[in-house]
Amino acid sequence: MASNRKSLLNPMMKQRARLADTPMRQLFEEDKNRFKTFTASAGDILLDYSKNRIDQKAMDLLIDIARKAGVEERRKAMWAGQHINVSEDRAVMHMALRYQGDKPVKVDGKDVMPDVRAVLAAMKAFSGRIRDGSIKGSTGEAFTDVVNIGIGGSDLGPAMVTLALAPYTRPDLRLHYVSNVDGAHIHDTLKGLDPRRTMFIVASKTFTTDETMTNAASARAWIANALGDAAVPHHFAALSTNLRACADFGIKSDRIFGFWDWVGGRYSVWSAIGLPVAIAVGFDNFAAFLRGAYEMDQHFLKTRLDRNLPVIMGMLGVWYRNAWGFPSYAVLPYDQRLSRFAAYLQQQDMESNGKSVTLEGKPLDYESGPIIWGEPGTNGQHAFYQLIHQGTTVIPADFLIAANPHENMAPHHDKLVANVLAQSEALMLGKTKEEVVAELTAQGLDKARIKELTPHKVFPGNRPSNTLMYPKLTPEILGALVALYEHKVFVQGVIWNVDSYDQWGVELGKQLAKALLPKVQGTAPAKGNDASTIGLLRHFHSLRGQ
Ligand code: G6Q
Repeated sequence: MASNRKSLLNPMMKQRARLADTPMRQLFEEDKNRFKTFTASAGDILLDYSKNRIDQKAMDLLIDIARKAGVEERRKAMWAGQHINVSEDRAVMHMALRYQGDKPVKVDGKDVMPDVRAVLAAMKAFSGRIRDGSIKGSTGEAFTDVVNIGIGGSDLGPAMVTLALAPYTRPDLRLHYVSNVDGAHIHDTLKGLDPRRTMFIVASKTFTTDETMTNAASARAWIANALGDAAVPHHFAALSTNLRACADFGIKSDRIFGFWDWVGGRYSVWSAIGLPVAIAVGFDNFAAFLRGAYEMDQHFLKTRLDRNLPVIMGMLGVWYRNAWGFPSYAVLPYDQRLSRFAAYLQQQDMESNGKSVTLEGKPLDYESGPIIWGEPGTNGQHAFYQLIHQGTTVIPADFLIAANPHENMAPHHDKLVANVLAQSEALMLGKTKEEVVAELTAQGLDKARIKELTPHKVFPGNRPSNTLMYPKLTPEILGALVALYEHKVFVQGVIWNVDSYDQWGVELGKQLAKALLPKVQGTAPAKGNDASTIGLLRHFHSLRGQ
């Protein structure tokens, strides 16, 4: 018997069948108002979703599904501090971290805003003093380089944002991000740095993550070797919920910035985890980033579902995943500074909705989260776009573009804009056989050659995309964009009835790595594993011996 959710999603199949023979090209020809009908805004961000396989009837159904699945009730429950992260029994309150209102925001009966504001004030003071050079290293020199050591949610967010907001950074205060346990990462990062002018921020919610603790220990040794043990407290700060472990590491209490268990790792860039961003771009810009997210929260919380950007984007994703069976989704920012945006969204989306049981622990009888991937345009055009245009699978995509660049460098930005518009147009229109033949004939090719070439040059078209357009990639706009995707993921999690806020799927590998380490180090015999793992261990030891 189909689950309730499956029954709720099923009517999409009828709409799909109805629309399957009507390419978007035709929908645009038939409806001159299509752009007007299928665009919506949140503040300064415009979403054009007209280049999707939808008409009003299909959209009405998608919104109806969102309503029936309880998106509104669940949205309310999240903001009311209910423990919607059921498997970890936690509230999901990252919206409190950027809340700009004056009402109390309660989690388990306690107003969390005084603590949130206290940490923000401490971040403001600390980042300001690093930036003005009044906090110095052990030898009395100001810091020129700050290295954030963290992984996953304690790395991807601040690393992505620092890169995105590069126009707001200072050349004399450089931020670096070390995450991988691969020694190459910290080695290559520290290679050009001067310990006297280097500050480390150890970012770890739990302060137990093996990669981060291993990198932190190497960083500590690097400082101690160069400047002596006593220098360590001058060169380290920590971002964590585990205040005791930070103190045990030797970090001074006024350099420990806390957050709370109701902030999920991949939703934590708004918390103390954002400290490296505040150092890089200044606290006022970090505050603007929070404000932008707050504006998107208000849009999400208050706008009716059919005008609500996260709901529209979320439901279009459900449409392609569950009605059309498209397995992946591309995010294609036409902005070089958003080159880590897709990587960031991979975690946000795939760790949140890459689940195969319901909130109640029952197996899903429908698909959940898609594979998220992407790279900035125009680079992608010269690489994987071939498959997006002519491959056998359809990959819905989001294009992102700012109207104004930060640089005054004509003609770069106009070319960038021409390219992003061209791509969504090409994907939607395609190129028919007749058009190809006409083009080749006009080029003077003979009939035989035209026949030979035509199949290669036909574009199927009817390939869906959204375009997000905004005035400029400012801290406010970036905050709003990140929050938009967070809420999109939330909406989809409600539809799929999964726990978007746990991540048990990352545990098994961690457990096995721990058990394997002595076998790798040769302090335990290579036995008790499967034949492949034992074979690889033995081969590894034979190579090591050489
Ligand atoms: C995110 C995950 C995960 C986490 C890292 C780092 O939602 O929980 O990516 O952020 O495993 O964890 P710590 O911050 O505890 O080191």
